Amino acid sequence: MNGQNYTVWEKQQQAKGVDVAWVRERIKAFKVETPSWGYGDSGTRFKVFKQTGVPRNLYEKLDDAAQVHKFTGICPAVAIHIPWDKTDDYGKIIGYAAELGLKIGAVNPNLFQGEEYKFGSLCHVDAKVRQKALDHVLECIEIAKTVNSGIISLWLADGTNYPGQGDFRERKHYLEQALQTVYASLTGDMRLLIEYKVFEPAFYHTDIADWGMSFTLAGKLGEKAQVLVDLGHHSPGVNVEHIVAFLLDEHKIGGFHFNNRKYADDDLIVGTINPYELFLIFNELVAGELDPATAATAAGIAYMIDQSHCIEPKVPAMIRSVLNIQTAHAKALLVNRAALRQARQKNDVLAAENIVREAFETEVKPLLAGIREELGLAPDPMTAYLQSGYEEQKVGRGRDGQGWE
Ligand code: LRH
Ligand code: MN
Ligand code: MN
Repeated sequence: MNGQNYTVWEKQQQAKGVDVAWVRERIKAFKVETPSWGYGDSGTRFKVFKQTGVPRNLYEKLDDAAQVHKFTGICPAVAIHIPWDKTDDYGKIIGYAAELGLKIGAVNPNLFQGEEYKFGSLCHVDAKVRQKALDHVLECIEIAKTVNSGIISLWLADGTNYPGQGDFRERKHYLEQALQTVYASLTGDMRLLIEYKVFEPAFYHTDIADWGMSFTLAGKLGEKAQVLVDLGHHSPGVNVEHIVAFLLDEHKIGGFHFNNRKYADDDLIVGTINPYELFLIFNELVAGELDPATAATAAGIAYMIDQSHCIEPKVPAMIRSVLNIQTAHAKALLVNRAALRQARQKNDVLAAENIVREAFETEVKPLLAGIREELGLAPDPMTAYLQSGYEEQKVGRGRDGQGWE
């Protein structure tokens, strides 16, 4: 679409009642955080396919993340996972990140890889293991303070594989006790985001299995504790956009881990399997932003990617993810909210569905390309990145990657 065609598109949108200037402003304001672990080697239970040139340390992960930010313009923060990203000088890390135009985002404690966590961490039957897990989370809070991060994203692999193996309520009490200590250590406007997951690695029960459990735990702690929605962590068929709207209305949604699922926690590139679901989630978020009752909560949501790219090149995979998110967001901004409200009032089911779907079907590539050009970016970030030579240069690092091993 050339400039003239874009003008026609803009007129069409305006005729539909869309405030294009506002849409452009919202697109420019949107940011999404990328995960340090998305740049390193990862795999399945069966095999880690190692890639040449994967980052060997957090500095190199930041180098890769900076490329994603350079070409997309909307990824200035990088989440870290401890101990994967443990370093002896966090001051140096924030300095290095700043030189690249980045900052450190959410700090993720790792309570699933230590030998001692075989039977759980904060829910373990042994007080010594629980204490060790708690100390690790507290250490992560201190790291977050050092790197000026306001978010602790807490995911527990805790659960059991067989009926009878654990006492559900006792484990819940252990968890609640630990979380009280964690919560009391948060300072200023730090937040604790509690992630849930229906199953895996535990196959019979998971201690925080769904949003209701995260919500209950966060509710008991206070307003600095909120729920983190990872798109891959639900049972098939669950209406995630409804969960998002419900949590938003309760001021209890604090963040997202974007990825896509087909079967379970597949960690595929967000928007590749079910782009309509991603759009419908953004549709609820935009509605929440526009409602004064929920606007502040919506504004505080931390948008984060949580994916592992096992077979695909990692930086392009991350760029694709960011572009898919930006596209879904842009489309959600095009929903004619006034017309939708009217259709709902009249119980005009088909009109309401049509308004929402039409926004999803609208081509937003020229809109996004124009905005990028305005911001001094290449209109097509993926092509620009692939032509930049960074992928080839990266290979020069050799084969000594870090990751899930
Ligand atoms: C668990 C999870 C959690 C972890 C990450 C590596 O499945 O989504 O957020 O921290 O993957
Ligand atoms: Mn996650
Ligand atoms: Mn996951």
